[in-house]
Amino acid sequence: MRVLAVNDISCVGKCSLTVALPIISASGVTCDILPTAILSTHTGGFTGYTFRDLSDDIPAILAHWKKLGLKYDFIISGYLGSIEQIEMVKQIKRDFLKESGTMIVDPVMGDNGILYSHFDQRFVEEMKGLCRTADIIVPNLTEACFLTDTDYTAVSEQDYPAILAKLKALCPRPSVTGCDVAENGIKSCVFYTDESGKTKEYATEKIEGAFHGAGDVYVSALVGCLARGVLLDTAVEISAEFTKNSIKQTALDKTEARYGLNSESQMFKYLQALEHAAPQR
Ligand code: PXL
Repeated sequence: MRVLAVNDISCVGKCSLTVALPIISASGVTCDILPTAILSTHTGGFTGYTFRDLSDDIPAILAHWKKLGLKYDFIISGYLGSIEQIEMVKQIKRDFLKESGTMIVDPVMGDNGILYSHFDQRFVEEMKGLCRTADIIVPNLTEACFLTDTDYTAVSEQDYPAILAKLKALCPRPSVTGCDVAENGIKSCVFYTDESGKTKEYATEKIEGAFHGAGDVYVSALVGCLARGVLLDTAVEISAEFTKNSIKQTALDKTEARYGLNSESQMFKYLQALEHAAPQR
């Protein structure tokens, strides 16, 4: 299995490609990368970061790959710095995804009800267009609200199924992370649509606090599991548990949230769960 991860390199802060590459590779599949930009840190919680847009390099990279005849079983897109890059990802899907391949879009745009720096309503509209080309989308609750024109501040847990239904108009298998539900205290839930179109949820312990990069850990593990042939229900469970364990470790270590999740020490447990669930090869 060959995966292409299209995302930025935030040198510090453990998100995007510095999370996707180690997790997807450790899952036991080839992970090629297309960096969209290089930043000294990510943009959430840091000021004064550098940002080099790599859009000008991408056409020549893709032209070389075409000559090599590269095709992918999975393409996963993450942080895109411009509308131009959204268009590039649509073209990458057309040129490099196998006919039987899976397109996964993480519509990275914001968290805690607000858009990250550099994004505006026009970008949101274009991101809806990219989601329409995907088989699976993995927004957090904030991004799900922007994609469905829902007021984040007015959302309660009764609204999650309706948000998921609206997302299904964009893409057949949405998976929304970070949905708080009251269940023996507060639990953190993933609401998702399985292969047959059924709405499901998977709950894990909620760890209080804001943790940067949790979405990146979740989707990278999800891609790793799916690329190893694990069915979606189990892939969601394994990925949500890995993310929760990584958040727990970060809370225990008391590292600053903006430096990302300490998922490294939880990787072995994740891989054990993956090896147990994946078909033999
Ligand atoms: O974790 C998502 C992310 C990815 N890449 C960059 C970001 C963010 C979130 O802040 O700024 C550059």
